Amino acid sequence: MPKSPLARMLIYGAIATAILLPISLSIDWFPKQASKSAHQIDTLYDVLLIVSVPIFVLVMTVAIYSVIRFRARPGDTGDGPPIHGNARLEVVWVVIPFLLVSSLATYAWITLHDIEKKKRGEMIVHVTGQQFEWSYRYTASGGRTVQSNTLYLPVNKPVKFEINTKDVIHSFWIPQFRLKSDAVPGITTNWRATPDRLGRYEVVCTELCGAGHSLMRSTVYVVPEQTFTAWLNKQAGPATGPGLGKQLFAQNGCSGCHTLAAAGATGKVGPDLDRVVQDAARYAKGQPAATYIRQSIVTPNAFVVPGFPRSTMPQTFGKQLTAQQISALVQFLIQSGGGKKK
Ligand SMILES: [Cu+2]
Repeated sequence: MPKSPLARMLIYGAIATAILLPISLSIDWFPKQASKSAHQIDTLYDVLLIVSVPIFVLVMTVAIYSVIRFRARPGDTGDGPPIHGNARLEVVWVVIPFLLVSSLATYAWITLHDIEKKKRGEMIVHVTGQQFEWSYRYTASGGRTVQSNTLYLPVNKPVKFEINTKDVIHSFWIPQFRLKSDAVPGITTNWRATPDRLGRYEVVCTELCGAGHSLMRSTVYVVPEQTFTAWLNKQAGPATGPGLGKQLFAQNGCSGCHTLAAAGATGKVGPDLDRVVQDAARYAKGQPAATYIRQSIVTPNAFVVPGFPRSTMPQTFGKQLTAQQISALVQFLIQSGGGKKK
């Protein structure tokens, strides 16, 4: 052991660092890593720890040694001779910290830049915060919009969250992804991540936003891509054709007035649609059934089946529904409105 107490303290400090640093690096301080950026961020954290702990030990050793060694003793007067003019020492203690801090800052900047840059084929999820829940909006194939209170994400697919709020400031955080951003009224913020681990994680609001703040938590499911696509398409409903027609039939209240077995409808105000194809053959001589049905939806008063009142069918469907939706409805009615004989 060297005689100098400073040298001894440095040796003890080095030994303590050599033992404790690996231990602290091997402990899992953080939640599971579930995105690519989580790995990058944790590595950055480890590098900062490895660089700063020895420096911390060195500085604290010299400080503690100086406090003890140069403490005031009985009979001491004044501060001792001043130290001035050691240019070499001053250059060393400015240049070394400057190089250390700027290289760590550069590394951190590169990591952040890499996490934030636009990824190829990224999917956009709109996130909306409101007191006290999160909701998510996706665009499915064909431009259909899907709204959900649970976040589903396909594994290994880059995603960009575009974040808004309906009321106060919230903060959208997924601890396992290591990323968050405030949701600020009037602007759209964002962050990007690529989930890389299947599982169920927590979405947390991490900005005090009112009385229910602590309950503003929901779940994110990271699932295989096929599962995600199936979920999204199910939420979106059928894109075209009779499937969409059936959905529109239910959504537009058609069942209130018409009977149609395929839609479980038993209304008696308007004509029985289980025989709409026969009606078309009877009343619209020579025209295809589709033309008759389309006209009955878009301009119902152009022809009213005898025995039913005029102007009872809303005259506005031609404006409310898109051409694609009307075609889907017509297809559905042709497919299901001719099968049952009465
Ligand atoms: Cu909140």
